[in-house]
Amino acid sequence: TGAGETPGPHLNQIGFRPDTAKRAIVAQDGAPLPWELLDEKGRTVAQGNATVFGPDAASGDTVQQIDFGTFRTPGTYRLKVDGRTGHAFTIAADVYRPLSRASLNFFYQQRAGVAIDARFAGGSQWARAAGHTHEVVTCFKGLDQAGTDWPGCPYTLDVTGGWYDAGDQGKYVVNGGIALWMLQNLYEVDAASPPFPDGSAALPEAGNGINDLLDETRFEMRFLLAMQVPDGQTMTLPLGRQGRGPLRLTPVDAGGMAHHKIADRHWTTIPTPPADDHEERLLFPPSTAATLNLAATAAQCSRIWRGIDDDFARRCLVAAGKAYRAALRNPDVYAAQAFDGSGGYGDGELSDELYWATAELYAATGMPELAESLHKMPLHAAPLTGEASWGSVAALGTITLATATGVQPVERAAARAKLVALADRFLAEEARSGYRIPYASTAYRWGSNSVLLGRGQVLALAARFTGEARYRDGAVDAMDYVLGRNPLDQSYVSGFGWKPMQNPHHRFWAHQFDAKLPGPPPGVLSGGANSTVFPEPASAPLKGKCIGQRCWIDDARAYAHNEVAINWNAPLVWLATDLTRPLPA
Ligand code: 9MR
Repeated sequence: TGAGETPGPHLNQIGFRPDTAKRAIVAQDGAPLPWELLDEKGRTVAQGNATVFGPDAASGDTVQQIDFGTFRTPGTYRLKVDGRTGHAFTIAADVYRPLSRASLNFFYQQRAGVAIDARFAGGSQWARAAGHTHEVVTCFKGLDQAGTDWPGCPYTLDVTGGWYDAGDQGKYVVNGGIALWMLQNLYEVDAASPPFPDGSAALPEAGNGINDLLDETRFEMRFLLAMQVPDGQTMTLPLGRQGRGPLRLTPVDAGGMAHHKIADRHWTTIPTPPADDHEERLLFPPSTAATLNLAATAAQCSRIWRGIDDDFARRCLVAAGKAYRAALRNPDVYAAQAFDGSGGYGDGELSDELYWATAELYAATGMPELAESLHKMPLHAAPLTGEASWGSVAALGTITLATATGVQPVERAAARAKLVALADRFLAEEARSGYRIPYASTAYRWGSNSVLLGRGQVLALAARFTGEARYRDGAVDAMDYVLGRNPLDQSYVSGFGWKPMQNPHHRFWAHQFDAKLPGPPPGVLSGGANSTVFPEPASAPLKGKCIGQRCWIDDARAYAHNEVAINWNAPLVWLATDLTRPLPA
């Protein structure tokens, strides 16, 4: 069954809210085990018998499922199962507040172009000099790995700022988009009483009269806006899809498109703190996917900033409109093939990006023409096939249709029904999962923790739409997995739990390589189990030897298993913050 951890009890290592599900898992076969919940004085306050399930394909374990959800008294407790007593955990109403705050702070610490200040970073060990402070750059010229010869662009853009993507210091519009959308959505779904009011987060902008979540999102939005091709630029771009006939290098009106990414020419070594990165930085060709990511997030931006900063809202709406029209003019500019020095984020299917951007612009403007376009799209009528990821964004458009004000009631009801149907599918998967999580597959892909949290978001929304506790409990189950209810007894979030992730793949939080550098600050999420690819020597020994949830290693070299990324931390912020709020009525 792979690296054998203790049999448990495995549970959410930060504990539980009084009013949601409380589950634990012990990996042991045989008859159902009796369990006891002990208070601080060692007195039994609840007891029962586990339910045996298994063997579970995703972990290889036969498990004893323990459910003590009806116990609701705040306090500190331990579970005792079959004579073994587990770690102490809490039951408290505000158990998610520190995680909500810390996971948002990750974005501050990923900021490019500015120094990271000890006062906002949680300590002097995380302070660092600014990296890439004057990012006025021109385009890559030359051959990509598929042999397409790109002549570049005749201008420079000032793209200083934004968030570094991950453990590398690339800044990608595809991926910046989903991460930014997630945080903007967290504001929009509760626009009446938004989380992170001014002064509540550790940020240089705190106290400026603007909600702190919006201060953080604006930092990335400005970067995405800066990645837009200036008006009237004719540019030679490779049209068509790689692997489906030859690409056509064609001059097009590229004004309004977005460059796919700005990144190093060559991969920098790890560690390389941002200020020490002296690699050449380049803009990579515009892509239709990046352009639609810009259109979608800028339209969303225009909605939430209206009435707060009207000029910024207008600037976003103008950029969104230009990007949208540019994408319609140039619908088949796919991301250039992998270069050395940065990730690809290449996507061969863009109908979901178009649906997403159309939904965002419709919600921003109410234009009947946009509603009409939306209704013509097969994705509009189709059920959702899954949670969102950077390359598969239909759920984002549907969530906006389900939650933004300004969407017609009929449209909103249909979008909500689609999300609730998807949440039902996730709950059905949970019933087939040994560790009781809303994901039953045995395939754990790169960044699998974000799959769980993305599903948690859909479940949490279903709870809001229906008021049904089982959806909220499903969201908690997703969070429980990420915070320790898994066969490795691993909290995948740094600084949270008794066994937190400690050695992320990151060029600055790299104490594994250099004792003078810090480890991760609290609130940073590992990509998590990856049973599909093992590209480097540190994870290679797992290949063929691990099962699903066990394919993970806390090693900074293992970039396909233990990197951190903005699109993974964003749903952590969303869900942790949702779980600080009262249960939906
Ligand atoms: O999250 C991305 C994952 O879905 C892909 O399979 C993988 C390989 O292309 O790339 C991941 O994204 C990485 C990006 O390319 C570069 N920055 C770090 C990202 C997280 O590992």
